[in-house]
Amino acid sequence: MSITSYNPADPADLVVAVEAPGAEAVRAAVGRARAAQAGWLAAGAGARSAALGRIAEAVEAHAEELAALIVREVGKPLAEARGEVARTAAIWRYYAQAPYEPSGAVHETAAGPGLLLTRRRPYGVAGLIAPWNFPLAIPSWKAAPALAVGNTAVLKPAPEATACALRLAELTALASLPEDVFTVLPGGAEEGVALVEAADVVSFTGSTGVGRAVVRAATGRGVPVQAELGGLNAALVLPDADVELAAGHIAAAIAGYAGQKCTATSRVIAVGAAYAPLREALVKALATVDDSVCGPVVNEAARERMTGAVSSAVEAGASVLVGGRVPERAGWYVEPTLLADVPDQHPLAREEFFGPVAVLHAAADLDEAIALANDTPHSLATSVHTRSLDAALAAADRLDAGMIRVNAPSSGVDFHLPFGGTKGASHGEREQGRAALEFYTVSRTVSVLPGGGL
Ligand code: UN1
Repeated sequence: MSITSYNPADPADLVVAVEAPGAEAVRAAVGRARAAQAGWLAAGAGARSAALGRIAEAVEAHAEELAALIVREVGKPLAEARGEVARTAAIWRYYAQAPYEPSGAVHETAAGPGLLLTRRRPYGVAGLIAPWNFPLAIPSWKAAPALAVGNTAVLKPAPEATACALRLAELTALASLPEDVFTVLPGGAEEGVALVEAADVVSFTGSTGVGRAVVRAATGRGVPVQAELGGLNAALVLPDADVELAAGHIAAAIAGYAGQKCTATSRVIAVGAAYAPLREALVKALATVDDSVCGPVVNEAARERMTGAVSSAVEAGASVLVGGRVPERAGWYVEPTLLADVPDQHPLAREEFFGPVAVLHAAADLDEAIALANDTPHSLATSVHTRSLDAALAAADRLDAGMIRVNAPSSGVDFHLPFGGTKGASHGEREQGRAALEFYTVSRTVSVLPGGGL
C-alpha cells in the first residue's frame, strides 16, 4: 500500500508518495527506539536540553520553507502556517528547559531518620499518532515533552501530513538528535495499530472513533494513554458584548483554516437582545472571509461530508444566513456558512464536521445559554463574549468545557498550559505544559533508611 498526500488547493499536485512500511517495520522501529532510550536518558538533562534547543533553532532556520510545505500539503492559509511554525519552535524551546525541572520531592519519614523521595522516570518508547491539521505543532507538542523527560519516540503521522512529518524528522537529524531517539514512520491503520501494540506510552489526537479504539487497545495492554478527540465548541454572546468584536473573533473561529481545528466554533449561542445584531455582524464578517483566512478543506471526502450535512439540514428546515454554496473552482473549497433553525437533533448540531460551518441558536438568558452549550458529548473549548466580569466568571464556573476563553476565539491554544476537553473530547492526562511532563513519566518512591532501618 502506498501513502500519498495531495495539495488540497490543487488536487492534481501530489506532495508525496511513500510505501507504507507495514507492521513489522513499526515493531522494528520501536525496538530500535527502545534500545536507544537508556543512552538518551543517561546522556543527562544538559544533553537533552541542548538537543531540544537545537531542534527549535532548526525549525526557525527553515521557517519559510516549513510554512510553504504546510500550505501545500494540508491547505493551511500562509499566515496561520507561519504561526504554526513559530509555535512549533516555541514548543521545542519551552520543553528544552524541562530536563532541568525537579523530577520529584523529598518527604519526611513518618518515624525515625531516613530519606523518602519521589522521582519521576520515563516509560521507554512513546508511540505518537498525530492528525494532519497541525502537521508540525501537534507532533512536536507530543514528542518534545516525551523526549525531554528521557523517553524516545516513534511518530505515525496522518497520511495527509506525511511530508511535513518526514521533514520534521530530517530537521531533528540536522539538529544532531541521536539516532533512533525520534523516528517518523508514515503509515495508515496497520502501522497505527502496530505502534499502539508495541509502545510503552501512547498519545493520540484524531477522530473519536479511532481514538476510542486506541484507548481500548492501550488500556488492554496496561499502557498509559491519552487521546484528544473531537470537539463541538460553542461561542456564547451576551447582550452586553461588543458585538463587532465578538463577531470578528467568532468568524475567525468558524472559518479560520476552514474550521479544521478541534477548537473551531460550530455553535453560536446568542443571548436575548444580542441575537439580531450578532446575526447581522456575523453574516457580514463571514461574507468577507477570504482565502487568506479560510482556505480549502483537506480532501474531496471532507467537502462532500460538509456540503451533504448542510443540504440535509436545509431539507430538515434550516435556513442559510450566509454561504452554503460550493464554490466553482479547483480545490476542495467550502463557503464559510452560518445556518439558523437547525433541528436540535440534526447531526450538524451534534457532531463535529471539520468545516467552516456553524449553527446559530437563540437563548433567553445566560442559564439557557450555558445549558445549551453543555448539551454536547464533546466539550473542548467554549468562548464567552461579554463586558461583564460577573457573567464571565459565572460562565467559566458553570461551562462544562476543558478550555473557556473570554472575549477570544474558541480556537488558539497557549502551548505552555494544559490542553484538553471534558466528556468525550479527551481521555487521560492533559497534553502540553507541565501536564505533559507528568503524562510521559511515572513516579517512583524511594525510601532510604539509615542502617537498614534498624
Ligand atoms: C488550536 O486551536 O490552535 O487537533 C490548536 C486540534 C487541536 C489543536 C488546536 N488538538 O485541532
